[in-house]
Amino acid sequence: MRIDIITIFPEMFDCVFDASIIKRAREKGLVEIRAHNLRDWTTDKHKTTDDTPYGGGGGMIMKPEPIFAAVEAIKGEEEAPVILLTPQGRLFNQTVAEELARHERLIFICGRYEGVDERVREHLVTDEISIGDYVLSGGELAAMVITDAVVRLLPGALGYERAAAEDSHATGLLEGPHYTRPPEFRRWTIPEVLTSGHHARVAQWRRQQALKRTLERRPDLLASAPLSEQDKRWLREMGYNGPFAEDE
Ligand code: 6GU
Repeated sequence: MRIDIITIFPEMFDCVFDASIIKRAREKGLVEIRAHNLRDWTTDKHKTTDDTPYGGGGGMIMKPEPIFAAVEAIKGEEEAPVILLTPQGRLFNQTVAEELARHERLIFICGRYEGVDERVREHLVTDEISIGDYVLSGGELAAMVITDAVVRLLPGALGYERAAAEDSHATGLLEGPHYTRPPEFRRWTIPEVLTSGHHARVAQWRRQQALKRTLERRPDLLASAPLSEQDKRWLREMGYNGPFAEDE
């Protein structure tokens, strides 16, 4: 996969993409990530990327010409979604991450200032994404969040291949508790089932814990999570009576 990011702050990406899972995925050749400086596609002496809004009012608007030039140069003749990062976009979640991970290329435009010229939205961008209902100073942090969530889904990116499938949200549920050594810490012990060596009982306990945690913290997720009839029986025993998703 190749990810191109268009930004006026390319240096913001250096340490994030040079650590942990993303670094390893890049080293393994699973993903090539490039942060491009939008100013490289300006044509004036001052490398201007923004201007005042027509009609007056405060704030600055990102100019269309450098953004069009950057996307056209970076994209070439290839097919690639051009994604504008903006608080007005569709909400990012694990399903969107999985959708993006299926593309061979992604191009992100990091919005700054009060916004971008509407012609960028209308004639260049194919998708707009927000990472949550709060306002960031620009799309850069959102590009990092989305890149991280997508790259860890690429086959081979995680050491333990089943990990991504078992993550919180990947199952539509939150994960239950995890424990490691020591078995007793300050007189706090671990659930006995985990040392029983009984794999089916461990799997059942984990599933029940995931359901319990989701019910306690994010009951809204239960309405769309894929659940078995057994899951629904356990949830009813815990006091949850629906709604449940239609399928499964
Ligand atoms: Cl993608 N951009 C900005 N500026 N703020 C945000 C956002 C994006 N997502 C949530 N807030």
